Amino acid sequence: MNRPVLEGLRLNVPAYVHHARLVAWVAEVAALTEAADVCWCDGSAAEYERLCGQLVAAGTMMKLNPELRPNSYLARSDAGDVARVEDRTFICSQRKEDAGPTNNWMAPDEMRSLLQTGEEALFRGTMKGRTLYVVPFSMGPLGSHISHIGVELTDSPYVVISMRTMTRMGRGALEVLGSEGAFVPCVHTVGAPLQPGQKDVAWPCNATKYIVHYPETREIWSYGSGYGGNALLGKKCFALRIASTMGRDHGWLAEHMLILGVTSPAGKKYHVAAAFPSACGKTNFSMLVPPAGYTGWKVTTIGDDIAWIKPHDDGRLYAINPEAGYFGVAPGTNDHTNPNCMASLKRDVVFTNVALTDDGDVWWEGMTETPPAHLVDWQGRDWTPAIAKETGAKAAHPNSRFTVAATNNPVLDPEWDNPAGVAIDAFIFGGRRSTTVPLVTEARSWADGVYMAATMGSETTAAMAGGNGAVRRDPFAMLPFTGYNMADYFQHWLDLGQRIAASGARQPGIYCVNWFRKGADGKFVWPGYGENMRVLEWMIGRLEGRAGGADNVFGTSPRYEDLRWDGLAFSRDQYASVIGIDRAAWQQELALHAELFKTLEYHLPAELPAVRARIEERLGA
Ligand code: SAT
Ligand code: MN
Repeated sequence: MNRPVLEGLRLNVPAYVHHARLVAWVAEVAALTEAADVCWCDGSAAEYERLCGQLVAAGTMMKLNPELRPNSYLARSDAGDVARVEDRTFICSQRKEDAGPTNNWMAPDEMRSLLQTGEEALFRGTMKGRTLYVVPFSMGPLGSHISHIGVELTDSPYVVISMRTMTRMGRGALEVLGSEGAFVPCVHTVGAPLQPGQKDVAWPCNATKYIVHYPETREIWSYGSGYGGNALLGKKCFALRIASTMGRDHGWLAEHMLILGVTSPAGKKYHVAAAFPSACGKTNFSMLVPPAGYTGWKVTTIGDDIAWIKPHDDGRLYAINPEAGYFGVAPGTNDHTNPNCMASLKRDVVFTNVALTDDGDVWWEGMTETPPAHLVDWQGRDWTPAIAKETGAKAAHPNSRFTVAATNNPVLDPEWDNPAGVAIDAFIFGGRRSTTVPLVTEARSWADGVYMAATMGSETTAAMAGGNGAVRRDPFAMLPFTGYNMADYFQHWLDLGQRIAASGARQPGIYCVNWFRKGADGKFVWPGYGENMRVLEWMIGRLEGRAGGADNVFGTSPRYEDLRWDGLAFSRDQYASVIGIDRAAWQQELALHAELFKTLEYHLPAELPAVRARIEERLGA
């Protein structure tokens, strides 16, 4: 194989690399970015240790007290680089219509000029003084027919260690790739070149940010951020935006869904995939602990954020979790809300933007009822409960995160790594809504279910820069993640339902949930967390044809007597306040659905306004 050497820069290609196109591309990007060195990542533990040491030396991370939190680190980001930047995220398809009205769009040539080819292109010389890391990774079990390979080129060692936890990263992925295999090229830079002798900062980044996708050529270019979904390009960029486009073209789905297994005392196991927007409890739901009274029930995690779902020859849908770790929201996580997550976080974790305790451990809002008397906050400043009371300062950033391997999860499903995936029995869609949307509703049909998912609304959270609790439509919890026209995406879902029906297989049930209704006192009425098991049990009862329910305007919801209540004091009145349909509120809601459909008019499937008309009719009756 031809091993190019750039003038003054060795590409350091290891002997085990046999993919000429990959090497040529690395050479091209190294030349463009003027990287000082190239390092091919093998994914080994030794490499992880070495890079963690380097990050500690650079001041990006600190090692936590090994007695309290073995093999764990705390990273602090720049205060301006703390969440996904949706307004800087672009889908650069040839035609604007193919990105659709919900995505930022720029013509590919124009964007390439800005990033790569123009005289002042942002990627020119962007890695000066830095090492370019070559990070090969598999989204999904190595070699699974559902999996796909990506290679991220990044100048951030924090991204490298995070990718090792979040994906199957390293030599194994290169072996799957062989000498000819297809991969999604992902280029990432923090956008902070170093001049000779210039001292680095702890968290290099750039005020200018671009998170760019070319769906037709399946490429990702990310500039200026080192945080989460902006920088770990296997996650939202590849596994959702690019993969949703691959799925559209090849008849499968890439979804913002957790996947869980639920086993009944009779030993019957079901698999459920559930879509919620970022920071609405997907991780908690995927690790749910059934409450007292649910002896013999077991919930196990396959994934907590993303599902790739492909139809098989038997007509059923099979899902894998393309990731290998969890990048979850820390605040609010505790021994009550998610004991399995707390157990997962005992060791081997990288925390980002949480608070540091005086004994070298971590803390975040909601971890314990009483905060420690003194902390160092996520920006490295002194924090006390008194300061917080006076200034409202949070010790941990509301979008602070943990990065941990799935294998740390005590309730990891034994099938989580099965290359064949698991057969999906039900889909759940849920937003964060303090009013209007009932606790749970079963869709009458696939089309009604697609309607529910398409019209989902949610109050925005800190996972998105600028998120402030306003309700926005978030179809399928995919608003920031669908890599093509949203109306075409609805059509793709409708087509898939038809395809399952035509095969003679049973379509998965579709349910719409809302754990977040508030009472007059502004507090959540439904206790949520483990108690969501009651709702899950009802769904399984429906799938088995046992559980009762009552029709409402947009589906079937359980009556009070259709849910199991042992071990929970929850009155009929309380239940009425989370399950009830307020006509006036629903009239308003339907008006918002109509507004959404208006913005998605181009290619909107006719079935959806038809479902809306039927709901309106029932509401009027
Ligand atoms: O920052 S991420 O996109 O990885 C997390 C999220 O928003 O769900
Ligand atoms: Mn997510």
